[in-house]
Amino acid sequence: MNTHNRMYEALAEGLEARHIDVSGVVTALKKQHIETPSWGYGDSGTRFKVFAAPGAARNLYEKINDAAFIHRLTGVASSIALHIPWDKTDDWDGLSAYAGERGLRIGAINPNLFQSDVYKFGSLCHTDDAIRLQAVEHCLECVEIMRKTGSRDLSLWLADGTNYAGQDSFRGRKRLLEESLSEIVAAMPDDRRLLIEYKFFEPAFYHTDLADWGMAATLARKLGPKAKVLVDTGHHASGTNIEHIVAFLLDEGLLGGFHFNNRKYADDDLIVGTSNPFELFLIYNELVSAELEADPKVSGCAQNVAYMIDQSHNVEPKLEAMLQSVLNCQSAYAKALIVDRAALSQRQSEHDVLGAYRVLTDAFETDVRPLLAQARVEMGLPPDPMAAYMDSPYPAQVAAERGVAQGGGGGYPGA
Ligand code: RM4
Ligand code: MN
Ligand code: MN
Repeated sequence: MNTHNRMYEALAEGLEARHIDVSGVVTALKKQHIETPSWGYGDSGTRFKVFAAPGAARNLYEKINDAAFIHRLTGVASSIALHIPWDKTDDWDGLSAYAGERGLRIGAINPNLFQSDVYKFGSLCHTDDAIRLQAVEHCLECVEIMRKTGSRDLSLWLADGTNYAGQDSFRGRKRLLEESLSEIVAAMPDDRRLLIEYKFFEPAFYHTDLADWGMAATLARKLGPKAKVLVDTGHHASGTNIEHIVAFLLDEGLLGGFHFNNRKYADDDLIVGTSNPFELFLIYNELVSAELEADPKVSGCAQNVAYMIDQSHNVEPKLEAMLQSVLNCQSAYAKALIVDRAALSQRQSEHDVLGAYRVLTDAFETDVRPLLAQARVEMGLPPDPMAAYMDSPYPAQVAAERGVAQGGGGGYPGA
């Protein structure tokens, strides 16, 4: 028996004593899915400076190669989200085939409603009919791209908002938004989804038109079953209880997906689970618990959640950062899977406040690496993807091939 086997056997024995179905946990780990974003592989920066990274992907095909590399190491990152027009091509069939040959499929399509000059005062909420129409048409173009690439989700984040009190009418803009979104949803086939992503600040700082989960949920309800809410973990005020929002949306059958990242101060887009691993575990805990729920509205909703990363790695090596992100999601999910749920409800019904808390921390403090290694070995993958990354020639190869981009700017031209 090798070291990995010994560690796995020892952990399995301990977990079985805690009434955990260990082979069921390993099966669930093999089915986990995390989507990586095309924009996480290219150069990016803060509004102050873009530091060009050696080997950063320069085009869509290189982004797909990089996403395929992360998938080869982890086995759970089989799709890549695209951002339009950043990732636009005139050969969608060729692109889907290129991805398919590398074991990848095209995931969510993200429209871009924040980088055209005409959107200065809004896009889907703009009071000028022609500009609103341009924004709707861009989303319809994205729906068409979904058809061509076989993508299920249109993942829409709206940058619209105002900077000063009185600048525009909240209710007027809300009605325009409802109108625009209904047109988009009407154009989507029944098996496609609109994911509505909320954010309470930035680039507008007085109000944003989709500020929080309640607004997104209200609109999703009005728009019908194709529309769901997307929770970006970086889009909440400090101290917000995100796992509670997740549970609430799951219970309403309204949670559609995640944009995972780590925030400390603003929309930091740092590596998910780095400074807040307990929060990430608690989010996954709600998802696992909903998956087990008898009510099919709740379990069905949990089973269809799209797990996506939305991050920009500005100073850390891009591939290593993306790999670390996937590993952190795997670890949080594994810990959520080993929560003793019977014990948890028992403690809750007894109002055993700290006993219930300790059921969670028993799982959270468990070293789940042997479980993950077991799942990976059963999938024919390296048991330690980070060690495999360190041994792989790929990062050095792409750095040599692609070099370092020249002249990365920032948001202050000419500075
Ligand atoms: C936004 C939001 C969107 C992402 C853009 C780049 O803050 O998170 O999902 O597409 O950033
Ligand atoms: Mn996002
Ligand atoms: Mn964001």
